[in-house]
Amino acid sequence: MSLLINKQHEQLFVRHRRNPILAASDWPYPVNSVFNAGATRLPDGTTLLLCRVEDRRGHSHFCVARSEDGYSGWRIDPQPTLMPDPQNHPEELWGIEDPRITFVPELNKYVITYTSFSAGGPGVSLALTEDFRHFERYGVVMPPEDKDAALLPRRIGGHWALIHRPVTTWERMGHMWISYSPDLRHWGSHKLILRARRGAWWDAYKIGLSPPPIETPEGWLVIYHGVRQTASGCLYRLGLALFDLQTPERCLLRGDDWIFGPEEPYERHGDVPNVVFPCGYTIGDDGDTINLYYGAADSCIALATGKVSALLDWLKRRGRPENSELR
Ligand code: BMA
Repeated sequence: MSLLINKQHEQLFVRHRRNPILAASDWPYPVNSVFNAGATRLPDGTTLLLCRVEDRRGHSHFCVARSEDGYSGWRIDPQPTLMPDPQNHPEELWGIEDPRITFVPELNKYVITYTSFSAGGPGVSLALTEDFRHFERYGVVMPPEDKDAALLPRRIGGHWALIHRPVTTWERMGHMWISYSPDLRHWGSHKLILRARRGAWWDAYKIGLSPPPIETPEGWLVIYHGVRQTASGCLYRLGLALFDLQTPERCLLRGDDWIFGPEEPYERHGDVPNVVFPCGYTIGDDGDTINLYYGAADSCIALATGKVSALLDWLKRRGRPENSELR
């Protein structure tokens, strides 16, 4: 299939030669699949992935994998790191999915936002940790149907800010929203920040934040996924947008083209074909190299590397101010 790809588009992300870097066959206990991992770099430089692991019931939990170089020599927790807790959190009855990690200097803690799944539908839950061993759950922060949430690492005008993706029964569309909170528990001042387009667009009808926003001097750089519905299922691809640093609900630029999509066999084939779904990234010592960790075909974890400066440069050349009237 990759032989048919036109390589003349700018390649903003290059796939790692050892892809996929993690799969079910690497796991120390029985699992079905390993995908959609949150990512962070620990103070000692270790890359930590909080992997979504699906068991043979179809329910997901999280398991930590650590690596010195971010692509090999993974040390995987011998047991699940964070299991759903339906006794105390009924919203987790069918599992916990798609974690995003934000290190928050003010708290000196990592804030994890994830999808909690139960009969009520998928909602957004939040938990805090210092060490990825003990977790303090705050429960549901955005009720169903809502997903694809990440916290900004610092307060904006005194309030915490969460980007998330509710789905409306009105038109069955999924747009990106931002909400604010004084305490990470009570959320309000909700604002729509990026709309799914319509019709033939690659990001028509449903979009969502992929990894947490990347703070740059020019704004919050957002990698988001667009879901194209086709006769043979959904196609998950990635695009770029830039938001104002002080007023993150203000979209400054949005690209028209997708920048990364399923091409390789491990992205094209799996439990859910044609999916690339990043939930985390790390930034290299040069402050510019970005390692993007993505779930491929809901079956394994892959890595693609790029430069934040090149993503910004592309957006400045190819993006335009968001004008939802024209879509
Ligand atoms: C989305 C999420 C992801 C998943 C993707 C493709 O809705 O639930 O966890 O990777 O669908 O199945």
